[in-house]
Amino acid sequence: MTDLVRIKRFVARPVLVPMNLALQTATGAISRAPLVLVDCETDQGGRGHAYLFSLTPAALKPLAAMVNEMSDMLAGDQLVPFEIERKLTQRFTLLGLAGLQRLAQSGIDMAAWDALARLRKLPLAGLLGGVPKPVPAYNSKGLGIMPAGAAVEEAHRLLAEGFDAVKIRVGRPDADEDLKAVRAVRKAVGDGVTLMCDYNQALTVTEAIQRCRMLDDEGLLWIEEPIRHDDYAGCARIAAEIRTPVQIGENFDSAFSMQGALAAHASDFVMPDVQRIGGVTGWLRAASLAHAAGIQMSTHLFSEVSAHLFCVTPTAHWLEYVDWADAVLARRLTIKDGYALPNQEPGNGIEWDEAAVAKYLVD
Ligand code: SMN
Ligand code: MG
Repeated sequence: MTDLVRIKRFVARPVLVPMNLALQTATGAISRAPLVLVDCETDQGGRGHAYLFSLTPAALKPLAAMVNEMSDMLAGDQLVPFEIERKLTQRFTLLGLAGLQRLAQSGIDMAAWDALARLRKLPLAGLLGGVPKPVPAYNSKGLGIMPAGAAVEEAHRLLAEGFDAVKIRVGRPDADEDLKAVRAVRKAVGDGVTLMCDYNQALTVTEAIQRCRMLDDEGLLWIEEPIRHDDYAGCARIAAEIRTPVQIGENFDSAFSMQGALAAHASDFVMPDVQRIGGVTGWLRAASLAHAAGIQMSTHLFSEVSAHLFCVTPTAHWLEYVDWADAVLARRLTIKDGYALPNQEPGNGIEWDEAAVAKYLVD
């Protein structure tokens, strides 16, 4: 009976793991993944797992510390994600429910849902009232800012892993170089492959209108984050001026932010990030908003948990696949013919390879 399950504690462990492919975006390079592994321990022996991605190694230890502080607040409480959320929201309202606080709370939430799923012997999608099923995925691991020739090679390599969709990072200093890279990749992979591109907030509104127009005839499924993520009015201007759909959302720090973006008609699509939107609990709210607004919703990183969430997302669009946690996972998310296959076994599919965790642990 889950209503009798109590939280013993949450344990956070910072690791810095190697990535198979480094990623150069318009706003920085990532070559190792700083992850905080979160375990939920209960009085019934079951454990839940989740990981967070601190984006910079500088935030690794503070993020782990924040999770551990939250653990002290929750020890002895019932394992009920909505009540955990209520308590943490109340405790942190004065600090602000964003940034590291938000990431830590989302990690607690994901690990709590996973513990519940395992205790009830259901895959996470099943616990949420859905069924694990194949979800369309694009390979987002690489294709950073690089010369056109290298981008073509990397695109082939990423597609050969079982995908028919990839995302190209743009925002090179010279707009023509972006166009060259996008055209070279399109020509090399053919029209049957879905291509997205991502500016990682590199442009001003005026630049974005000019530069997105340059890419408007390249058959891109979306243009992601052309400008500062929270300038919803600016995003709306761009979306109105170009034909390619605008995509934003990885920086929404709650369903409320997403509500603001939807109200401003900031984008054609949305792609919340499960560690910022508020974990599984926050995702469910965002999915309802996207459904009500009639907007297709994609995921951001965290492919394992997100694949389950997609099974209960009415307007599910594209799952972003990255393998950045693979170095510490006992098994990887299965990809087949352009789809990610969420696990059928209890939980969210995350199990640690403890030997690898010991190797990459940051003290
Ligand atoms: C991205 C976000 C965070 C880290 C690396 C790359 C990128 C994406 O914006 O959407 O994949
Ligand atoms: Mg992005």
